[in-house]
Amino acid sequence: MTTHWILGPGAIGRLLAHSLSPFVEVAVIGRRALPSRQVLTTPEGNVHIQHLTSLTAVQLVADTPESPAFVHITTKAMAAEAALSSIASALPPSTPLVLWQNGFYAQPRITETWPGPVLCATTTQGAYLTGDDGVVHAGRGPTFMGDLDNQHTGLSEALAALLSETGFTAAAVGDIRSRLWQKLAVNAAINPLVALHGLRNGELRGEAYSSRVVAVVKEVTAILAKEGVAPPNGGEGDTAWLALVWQVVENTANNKASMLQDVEAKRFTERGAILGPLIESAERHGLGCEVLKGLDQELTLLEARF
Ligand code: KPL
Repeated sequence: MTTHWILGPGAIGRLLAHSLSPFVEVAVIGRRALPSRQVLTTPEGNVHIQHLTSLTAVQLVADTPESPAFVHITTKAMAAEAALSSIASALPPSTPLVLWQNGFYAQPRITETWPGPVLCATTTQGAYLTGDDGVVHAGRGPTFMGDLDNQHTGLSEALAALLSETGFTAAAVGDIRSRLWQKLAVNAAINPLVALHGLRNGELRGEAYSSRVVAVVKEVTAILAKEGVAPPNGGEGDTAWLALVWQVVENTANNKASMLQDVEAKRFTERGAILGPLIESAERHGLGCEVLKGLDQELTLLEARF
């Protein structure tokens, strides 16, 4: 039986572990071990209990286990490289990695430095934790995967096929880079504003915030054009990007965005992985990005109080 290691026992990591576990051997790796009895609540409200192998990175490295077929890194974006370093000595350098992070920070860095295949996944599966032993699969959504240089299509297809068997709607794609930037664009327009002002996503439609969303999207549109990322749904310019953002706001109106959840829990946010690549790209292309820089600055000040 092949083995999949899941590094980072957050909501997506545990959803993956529950889904893969009937099909392949799974080990969930974190800074501390979780109870082996784990509960999954499905979007329909059904409860499934499974026993999952959970190890700390220290235990894993000391045990010198058999090499895994895949390592899924499901940590927050800014923690991915450190998490990989913590188990790298137990991994053959040819091990395929799958990066599940938001933004566009961990993906290019790890692709450049890891000698083996690095796949990137982007998902709109919704999940949240209810404690050390519980995860709720709140909503189903598609998952896309591929590698930044399109060198490992067969591997992406094999993994997408396995994930589809487990109940994910998964597909291998040749444009994962654009898809990651597209999700980043939506996250940049929604997450910082809702996190700073304590809003549900739908509240961005109100008079007080909608013009701020428009201002973010204007800057993001110019940056993505320079990055060669086409506007969504065959549309043009900021009209197309704005339409996508409002559609996501509508679809997730009652959500507390991930960045707001981080702020409420006094955790560092993913601003470095979402705003960071946009600001860096704007500077590289000589574009102004005062609105994005302002949001980044406000989040920096907020995080300094944690
Ligand atoms: O991806 C999200 C997030 O919360 O990070 C959105 C799309 C904004 C939904 O809440």
